[in-house]
Amino acid sequence: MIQKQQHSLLNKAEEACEVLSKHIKKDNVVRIISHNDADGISAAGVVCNAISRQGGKFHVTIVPRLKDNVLAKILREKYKLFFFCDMGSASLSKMGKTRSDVIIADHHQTRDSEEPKENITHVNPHLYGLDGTRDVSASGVSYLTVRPMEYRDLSSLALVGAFGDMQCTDGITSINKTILNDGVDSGAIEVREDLKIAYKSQEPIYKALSYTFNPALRGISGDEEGSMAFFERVGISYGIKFEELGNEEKDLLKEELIKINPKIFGEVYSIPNEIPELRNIEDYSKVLDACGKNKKHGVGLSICIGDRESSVQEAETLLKTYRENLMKSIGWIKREGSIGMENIQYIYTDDKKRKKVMGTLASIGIEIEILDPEKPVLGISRMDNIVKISGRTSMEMVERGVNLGVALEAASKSFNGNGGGHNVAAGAVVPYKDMENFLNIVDEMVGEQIGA
Ligand SMILES: [Mn+2]
Repeated sequence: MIQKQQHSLLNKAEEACEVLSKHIKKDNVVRIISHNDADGISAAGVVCNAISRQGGKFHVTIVPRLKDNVLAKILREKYKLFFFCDMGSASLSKMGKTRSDVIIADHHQTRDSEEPKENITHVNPHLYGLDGTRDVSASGVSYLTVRPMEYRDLSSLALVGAFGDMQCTDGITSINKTILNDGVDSGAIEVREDLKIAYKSQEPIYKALSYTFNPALRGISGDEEGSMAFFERVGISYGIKFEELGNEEKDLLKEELIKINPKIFGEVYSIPNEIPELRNIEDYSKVLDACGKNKKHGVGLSICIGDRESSVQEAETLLKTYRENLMKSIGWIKREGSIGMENIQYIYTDDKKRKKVMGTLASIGIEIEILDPEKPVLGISRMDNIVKISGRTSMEMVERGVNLGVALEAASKSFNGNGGGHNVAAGAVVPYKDMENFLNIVDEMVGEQIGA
């Protein structure tokens, strides 16, 4: 069954590739619009790389959301081909205004069931019964649309996006697996069993371990002192980098960490030809994520299309600042906790720095269990007279019926807001004055979803 679904998606992607090739041959500049997170930036990166290798030209804009007025403005531009990555599926009917060709490489839930107009090629796993939260991300869908060009090495960048969207936490399956196989077969990706410690080659081991959230290590993740105490307890040196540990210490560390969370040892994916900062695919996704969160999309995109000098340095600085900010904010959650409602909980801030990590804080909070994993979390940031909401929940809650994408979309509509996303992670923007009513509606809807 999966085979057949994959086949249908690949066919659609091939159709999109034909459209893209046609425009490259005509020397038309491809107008790319993508999302500002790691997945969106790598999606744009995959497409840009393919286009330039084909001798084509592109013009990219990275946006936080595809607002109606932004879309309308873009579609008025005089391009012959618009290529939307990581967005567009929810705006299908509004795309009808342009006579230019449109490719949509998205993995978000689709709204319209009707066939789009002929000039629109819509590539989305949901159309074929595949799951856009686990099976493939936008960078993956974008990779599929250029796959017939046979640049198999771009599969690594496609997986960077999947990691960015947290699709590879419990192993790589379905379409992502197909992409991984392309990478392994072509030598672009290496898979080995190892400790899944973040920034292992860059930071002293105790810091690296405290920055490791995937998997979460209780008492260590988000807690530098807790991490230090762990190393002292097991008697392993910790001021040095992982690589500098002796083999015996490495073995002991593995043994002790597995006791805390067995998921810490498992398949690690790397790009053998990359520089150390980007070699681990998950670390690479964090570099792009830091660029996105700091509105330095150009830096992220430059890295994707090959800059290994100044852009990487700039991104590393951003990442470091981001990590420090995140650690401080975790301390804040530990002190303050969340505000509980019947079926959901929320955290609220108007602090400038904290606003940057609210979404991550919501997911990490559940994972390291400083927030109740049984209640979906809304991270709320106030921006003048609106609030930005990032909703996160666990896969267990999704299995029990929670769909945050549906809840946030419906609830935000009641207040002329905007919202949507995936079942496990979604976002919304509503007027500040309506925040309380909005929260009540989401609380109620989640209650209905789980049959409470
Ligand atoms: Mn995405």
